[in-house]
Amino acid sequence: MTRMLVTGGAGFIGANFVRSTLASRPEYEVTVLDALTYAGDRRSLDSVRDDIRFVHGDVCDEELVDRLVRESDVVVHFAAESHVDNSLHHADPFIRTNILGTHSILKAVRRHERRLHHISTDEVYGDLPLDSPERFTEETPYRPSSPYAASKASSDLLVRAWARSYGVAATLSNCANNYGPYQHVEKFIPRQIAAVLSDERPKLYGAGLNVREWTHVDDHNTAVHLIVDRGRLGETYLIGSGDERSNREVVELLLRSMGLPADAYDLVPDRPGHDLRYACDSTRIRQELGWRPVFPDLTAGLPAVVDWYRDNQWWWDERRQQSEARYRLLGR
Ligand code: NAD
Ligand code: TDX
Repeated sequence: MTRMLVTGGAGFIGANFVRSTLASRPEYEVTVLDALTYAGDRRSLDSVRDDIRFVHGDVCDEELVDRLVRESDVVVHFAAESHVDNSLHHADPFIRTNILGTHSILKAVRRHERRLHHISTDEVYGDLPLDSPERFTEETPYRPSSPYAASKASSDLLVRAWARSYGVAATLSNCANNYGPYQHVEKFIPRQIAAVLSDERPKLYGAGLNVREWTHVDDHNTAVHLIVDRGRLGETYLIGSGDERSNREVVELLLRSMGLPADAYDLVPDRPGHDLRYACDSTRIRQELGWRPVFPDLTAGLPAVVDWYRDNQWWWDERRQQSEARYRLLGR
């Protein structure tokens, strides 16, 4: 029996991770620690409600974290404030949860000598020119643009320092943009799907030319399992499908697949400091751990995700009203 603590397990990637862990690893005993912020949703764990222990609490609560870490063998740390636009508007919760929350986890795993896997993002590396073959590698210097990216960069550096100086048994992964079911409708792909399903038009920032590398959430989580099982301690692994697309291409693909003209979208004011392009060189995880995405191409993964949002309006309707109210304040 392996006792696994999953922080942020009621969020998008964490909930998908918990469900896939329980489906593939009956020998795992899973505890979820989640503060249920606006981004967390217990209903994302409905199908495994009776198979997990759910603790409603904060990663910054050091006493609670200490106890839960002591009762676990391995910690997978997803909990974070995760939306760039929110961080540009109000950075405080990002500093608190992403930096101090990670510090709280690090203190506990150090004290109890537990294995930690820290989940991070390719945004810590800044951005790349639009038309270049360049990709981020595990050695690329950190150059975060947004408060979100800077807070995740800080958390990564803390984990690296704790691994090196205190011998904490930690690994890190920095993944490209995820898409999949149960993603909050504030994020790009679900926002546009939900707009179309609500008879509204998708909204592209700026000219829609910014490029992201779209990776299915299940492929991300398979990679996390490989790293937890066989990753080299102290190491960082980049994860990305290799499928780079401009935001405009993604919206056009979505509109066509939903039976609408490809140009039925609006351009809205750009995000300040908007990173141009992210692209990960994921050679290390492919060669060392044999990771291969099941969805190497967005066109393979997107139709089922569109269907999921079509069939689960009950899950996103109310949250959409809240997030669109926030976007109206930002003029986007
Ligand atoms: P999300 O916003 O959907 O979920 C975050 C979860 O963390 C929520 O359930 C929330 O309630 C919880 N949480 C927030 N503050 C907390 C606190 N103080 N204590 C306990 N729980 C708290 O985010 P996501 O998209 O699932 O991202 C998960 C992780 O993956 C994050 O660390 C993010 O940086 C990273 N990541 C995300 C992507 C992406 O494309 N979404 C890509 C790469 C890396
Ligand atoms: O309505 C929109 N229109 C639009 O053009 C929204 C919400 C976004 N965009 C653009 C901004 C980005 O270029 O789409 C792209 C993707 O936007 P987000 O979904 O906000 O993602 P991004 O800023 O790239 O960050 C994401 O990937 C890395 C996640 O939110 C982070 O948590 C993760 O670390």
